[in-house]
Order: sequence, then C-alpha cells, then structure tokens
Amino acid sequence: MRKFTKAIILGMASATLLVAACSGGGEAKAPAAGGAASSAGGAGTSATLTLMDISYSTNALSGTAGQPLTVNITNSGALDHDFTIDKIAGTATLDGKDAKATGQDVHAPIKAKGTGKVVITPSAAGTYEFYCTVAGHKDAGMKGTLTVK
Ligand SMILES: [Cu+2]
Repeated sequence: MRKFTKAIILGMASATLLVAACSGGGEAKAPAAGGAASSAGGAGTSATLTLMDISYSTNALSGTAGQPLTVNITNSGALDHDFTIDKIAGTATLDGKDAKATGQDVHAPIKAKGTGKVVITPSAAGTYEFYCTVAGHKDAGMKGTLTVK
C-alpha cells in the first residue's frame, strides 16, 4: 500500500515536470519589453541651423523658458557669419564658453565652413530676434525669431 502511494506521487511529479518542460521550452520567447521606447533624455530641446550666403536655413526657432535650447550651427557659406541675439535674459554658451559679447547677450560667430554648438537657457518667455551682425547680412535676410514659451 505504501509503495503504491509512492508510485502515484512520483507519477504525478513527473507529469508535472513534463508539462513544465513543454510550456517552458517550446515556444520562442517574445523579446523583452522595453528597449523600444527611447529615453526621454534630459530636459530641453535642440535644433539645427545652417548659415548660408546670405540666409539662415530657418527663420524660426523655439524653446522653453528655463530649459536649455541647443542650436547646432553649421556655416555652409564662403563667408563668416554669426548667430546673435541682442537681448535675452538667461545664459548662453558657444562650444561651452560664455557667448555674451558687449551689447549682445548671445553672439556666436561661425567661420566659413565651420560649426558651433550654441546652448541658450532663456529665463523668460518672449520673442527674440536673432540675426547676423556682418554688415548688410541682416538686411539681406539673415534674421529670424526665437520664440520662448
Ligand atoms: Cu552673415
């Protein structure tokens, strides 16, 4: 009687193992969730701006007060150009260095065929004109508006 009971228990145990083996090993596992969603990254936004002879690739940039706006600038022209904002409260850097200049809160000169990374963290919402200070360039159309919300 005791042996018989033991055999039943062993039988049940091995049946359970078989079921476990089937359900576990058979099907291909779905890829783990996650990995699809890219991380939101840090705060702030970025934009690209190309300086040409004589225009900007865009006349409209936008940012958010208190958050860094990174502007990746490429000068594709044969002339030196710049990206300048006379008055905007906050901080601004060009390639990691303070981009403030006399009379200008942002002044980022970019040599012909050069590049630069401007990071502006405006402290207040508003609209700010950006332009090229090289004589005649602003009048020729090298200007635009940065809108900060
Ligand atoms: Cu210019």
